[in-house]
Amino acid sequence: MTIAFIGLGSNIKLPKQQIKSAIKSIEGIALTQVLKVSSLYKSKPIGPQNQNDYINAVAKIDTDLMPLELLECMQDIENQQGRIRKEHWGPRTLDLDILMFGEEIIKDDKLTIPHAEIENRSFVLAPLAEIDPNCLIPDKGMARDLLAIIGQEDLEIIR
Ligand code: A4P
Ligand code: MG
Repeated sequence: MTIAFIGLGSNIKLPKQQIKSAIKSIEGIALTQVLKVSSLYKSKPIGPQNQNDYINAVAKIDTDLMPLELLECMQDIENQQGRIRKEHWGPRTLDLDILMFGEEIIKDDKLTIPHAEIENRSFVLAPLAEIDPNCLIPDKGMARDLLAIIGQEDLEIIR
């Protein structure tokens, strides 16, 4: 069993519903249990500004899948929820990123783990630190320390 963290994000078509329904789908993945889900966090878009605010959350899971198998499950759920890939960092019904996978450090064509932008994003670090206050991100540091560096004034907790 490996503890992993999934980052969820949505900014179109009822974002809160998208996040909730994605959590249900993650609960249905084989060999995988959802252990904890953070509050929902609202923030301005990073990247192109001509899009809606985002709702983000983080889920802590326990899984017997391999990282690439988990990625495939995440992409299936994104597709089920009508994800269309157009613009990089553009609007999306659902984005599911694998933030961490145990203590693994992976850098290949399909996966970068820990997630490449993890230390730059308050909407990832705040929910991570909320559900796992001692969360240590391999190669990067404690989530709460990284969050203290970038601050979280740009976030609104909505649940
Ligand atoms: N990939 C590599 N590493 C990973 C990983 N750890 N988890 C690859 C998941 N996928 C990973 O992803 C492209 C490819 O990344 C995948 O095929 C996989 O092999 P994508 O989701 O299709 O492409 P994308 O959306 O253009 O890129 P990405 O990296 O998911 O975008 P981001 O970085 O997630 O940015 N602003 C706010 N406030 N909140 C947000 O959630 N999100 C984005 C999207 C922009 N601005 C935002 C937010
Ligand atoms: Mg993604």
